[in-house]
This record gives sequence, structure tokens and C-alpha cells, in this order.
Amino acid sequence: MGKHIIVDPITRIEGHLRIEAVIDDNNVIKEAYASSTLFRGIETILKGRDPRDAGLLAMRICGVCTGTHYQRSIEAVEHAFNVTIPKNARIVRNLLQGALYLHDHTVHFYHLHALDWVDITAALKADPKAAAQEAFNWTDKPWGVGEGELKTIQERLTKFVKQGRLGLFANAYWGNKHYKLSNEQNLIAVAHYLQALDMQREASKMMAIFGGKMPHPQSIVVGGVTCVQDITNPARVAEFKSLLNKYTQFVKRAYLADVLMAGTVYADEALDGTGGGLKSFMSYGDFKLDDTGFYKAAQLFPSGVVLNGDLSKLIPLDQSKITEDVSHAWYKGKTNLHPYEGKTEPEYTGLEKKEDGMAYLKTKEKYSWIKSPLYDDNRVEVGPLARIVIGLAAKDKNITKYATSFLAKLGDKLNLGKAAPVSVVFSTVGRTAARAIETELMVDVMMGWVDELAANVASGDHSTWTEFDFDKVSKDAKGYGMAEAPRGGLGHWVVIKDGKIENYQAVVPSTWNAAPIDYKGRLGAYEAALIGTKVADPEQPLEILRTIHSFDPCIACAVHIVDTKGKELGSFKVNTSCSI
Ligand code: NFE
Ligand code: MG
Repeated sequence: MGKHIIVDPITRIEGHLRIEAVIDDNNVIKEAYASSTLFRGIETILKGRDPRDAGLLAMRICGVCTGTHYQRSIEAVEHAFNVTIPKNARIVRNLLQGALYLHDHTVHFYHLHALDWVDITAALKADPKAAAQEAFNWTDKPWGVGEGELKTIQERLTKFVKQGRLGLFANAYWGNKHYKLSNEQNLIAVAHYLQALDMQREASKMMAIFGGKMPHPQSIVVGGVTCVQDITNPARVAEFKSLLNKYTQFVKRAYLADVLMAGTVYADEALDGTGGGLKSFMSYGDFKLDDTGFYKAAQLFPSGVVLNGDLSKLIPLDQSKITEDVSHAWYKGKTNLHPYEGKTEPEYTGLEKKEDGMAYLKTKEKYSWIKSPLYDDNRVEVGPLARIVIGLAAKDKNITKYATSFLAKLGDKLNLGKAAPVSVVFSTVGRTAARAIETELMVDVMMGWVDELAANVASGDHSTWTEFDFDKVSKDAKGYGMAEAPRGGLGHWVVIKDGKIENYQAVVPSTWNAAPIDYKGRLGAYEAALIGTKVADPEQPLEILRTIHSFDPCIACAVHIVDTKGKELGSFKVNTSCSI
């Protein structure tokens, strides 16, 4: 047996995740296992409830991708009862979800992922004047990184460090030789890290304008939305637009520029495919662009499946081919079930103590609270990279334009004499770049949607709700709500009997990506992405963090069931540092 690296917990994610990797004599990862170590949840408590309440309860699956579970849950009930929504409601739901993408993607890059690429301590050694100049290499109009601004930020940081108050920057792998940015580049990224803390608040305000509050908006109901006054008040719409305008500047002049900078400096890892993983992708598609009804509308992000990196073949999505396997998850049963028939019956079998006194995952058996979803018996990755890949395979004009433009800029920075090859996206760096590419696309299209909403209201259409009389619909029905959350395909399936929820299953983006091996022994997306990666210093497994963070894990979402009796299902001793 090779040497084990255990990282538990992985920090800078939402939820509780443990990675166990086995490295060979050259420090190359030969085996990797992802385990969700905390049992929680929602699906079970939805049973027996009124389906009209499902959205408000299901939304509590997560406070990060807030509002997206709400939308999928309400849509599942609308689908079951065949209720279509008015145009204003469709656009408002798109704007809520769009603002969530902006929020989550920028928070992810700066506050959850950047420290895998950016060495904060090196920023202290930077020359602010040279850094201000350096910023012009990555955009014509750098955001917030003039010499004076950088000087102030550097002085603030230096003061913190002198006082030994690194706070949230403490305990990272500072000085690791796999940090490759120059001191000046590090300073630019640190400045944007701090500014992004303010920016994310602006995206939250955008969600609160039409959602009533943040997190967990409350303006969506079966049949439409309730924010009538906000839609019809031009001042509210203008406020949304002004926040979006500001965000657009930040996305283009800071986020995109920084991703281009990091992508260029870390290009070797993209070109050699580090972290590529499964190379099979799925997207449910997102953002309905017309009102033709359930799963018929054109979408901003197309749906489909691409297997084994073959962009020439786009497989149409068929929700009936989705199943969840629990062979290696702490649930009863071994069968692959479609979510309509899905079960969530816990069966915790624990970890195994070895002679060294450490507890290890029983990887031959069950080892995670996350189920293993399959599409037509394939393991697939979901998320921004999947959306870009599916968009390219579908020859979607928008996605192709934004992706091609980024690859052209990268090729230019790398002096390739042509655009960087599309294959670079199959990597950890590519996964991170895909998120930025789609954020730029989002800010541009959202501006059009706000105008569309204002024009529709101005034309006299104030409708926000399709009348839906619960007493008149069939009390036995089933439906699904499927679209993309920021982290990938999100589906909620509801089965209603006698007007009450009989079964409820959510299959969530991080369930697809963070899943353990399946009944055939095939790896989940995180696991596959780690295989073959060389860990320069096993005491500081920075490479593991990079690749896992590139997925933006949300384990709270992925494990969403509770033991309603409050029974203890297992106890865990959590080690806050990496151990070998
Ligand atoms: Ni809890 Fe979520 C997103 C959803 S991920 S963050 O995006 O759905 O599993
Ligand atoms: Mg589930």
C-alpha cells in the first residue's frame, strides 16, 4: 500500500468533506476517495407536506446557492400540476438566478479558491507601483488597483501580519513552491480579494430587490412571483440595473483579468490536463428565454451530455435516464433508482481503525453520505465547465463566442501564435476559467433581461401569477424541476398522492461531483480529477485543494437528508490540519 494523505476537513467549502488519497513513491496520486462526513437533510421532512410549501422547505437545503433549490422545488410542483408562469415571472426568476451565479462565482474565485493560487504573504513584498503597471497586462482598465490603492492595502496587510493577526489567512500553505504568481501579481489578487467582499454584497442586494430578502428569498410561489410592486416600480428596476452595471465592471476588469493572469501563469497545468478527471459532462440547461412551457423553451445554456471529451457528439438529455446508486454510500440497498422511486434510508457502517491508530474510509464498502448519481449508467461531471463543454458541443453562439474569446486571449498571452486549444478546459485551471467565462456571459445577457422586463411592464403586462386553484387540480401527480445551479445540474423530483408529498428527491450538483465510487467501481468526478496529480509536498497537499476547490464543493447541498429522530449516526474526530 502506498502512502496515505488524508485531508479532513477540506476548508473553504460549504459542508464537511474528507479526501483520502494514496500516493506512490513519486508522490503521484494513484487512488482518491471523497467522503462526505456529515449526515443532515431535508428530503425526509418534506414527506406528508402540502406540495405548495415544498419550495420554502426545500430551499433550506442550502444557504449558499440560495434560492435555486426554491426555484427547482416550485417548478417541480408546477410541472406536476401543469401550471405555467407569466413572462414577468420567468424573467424575474432568471434575474434572481443570474444574480446568484454572479455572487457565487465571484465569492468562489476570490474567497474560496484564490488562496490555492495566490500567496498572500508574497503580496507583502510587492512593489505597488510595479503592481499597478502589471495590472495593465491583463485588462485595458484595471479595477481598483492603482498604486495608491495597492499601497494602502499592502500597509493594512503588513500591520495585520506584524500583529500576528492573519485571521482567515492564517494556516495556509504560504511559501509553497507551487505558488507561481509574482509578488506584484499576488498583490493585485489580494486587493481584488478584499474588494470582492464588498462586491458580493451588491449581488445579494440584486437578489433581495426581487426576492424580498437574502439569503433565502421568498417571492416565488407556485404559478409565478409575488414581487409585483418591485416589478412595476421603475425605481426598483433601475436600482437592479445600476447594481448590475457596477458588477459588470468588476467582472470584466477584475475577475476575468485575474483569471486570465492566473490561467497564463499556471498554463502548464492546463496544457498537461492536470485535474481533468472524468471528461464526461452533463448540463440540464438553464435560463428559459421564452414562454413555450415545460422543458420546451430555448435556454441560455443548452442541455445535453458529452461523453469522454468527445465534443463532436452531443447526446440529448433524457431525465428518465438519471438514477442514484448507493453501493458505496451510507444508505440501505444496492439498487440504482430513478429519483421518483428514490429512497433515503441511512446505514452508517463507520470507518476502520488501522494499526497506526488512524481511522480510514472503508473504500471497498460504504464510505460517504453522498449517493452516486448516474446518467444512463455513466459517471458525469456537472458545473460551469460542463455548461461550457455542452455549449461548445451544441455550437451555441453565445457560449462559443465567450469561450473562444478567452482562449484567444490566453493563446496571445502564451505567445502560441493562435488561440489556446479547447482541450485546455479539461483541467483544474480550465474548470476555474469556465466559471469566469460564463460570469462574463451572464452579466451581458442579464442587462438585456432587465430591459426586457421593463419593456414588458411598460407595454401594460403586469401579470406575475397564473391563477392556480389547488382544489381543482388532480391530487395525484408527479413532476420535476430541473435546471442549473451555479455548481451544476440541479433536479428536484416530487411525487404527490392525495394532495400530500409522498416522495421527494433532490439530486444536487455536488452530489454528482462529490459522489463516491459506484456499483461498478467507477470513480466520482472529484476522485477522478485527483488521479495522476503529483503532490510536490505531501505535508502540504496544495494540489489536492486546488482541484477539489475548482469544483466549488457544497456538501451541505449534496447531503440533504436528516435523521428526524435526532439519532446519533456516528461520531467523528475532526483533525483541523492535514495528516499523513
Ligand atoms: Ni449548496 Fe448548490 C449550487 C445546489 S451545490 S451550493 O450551486 O443545488 O450542490
Ligand atoms: Mg438527494
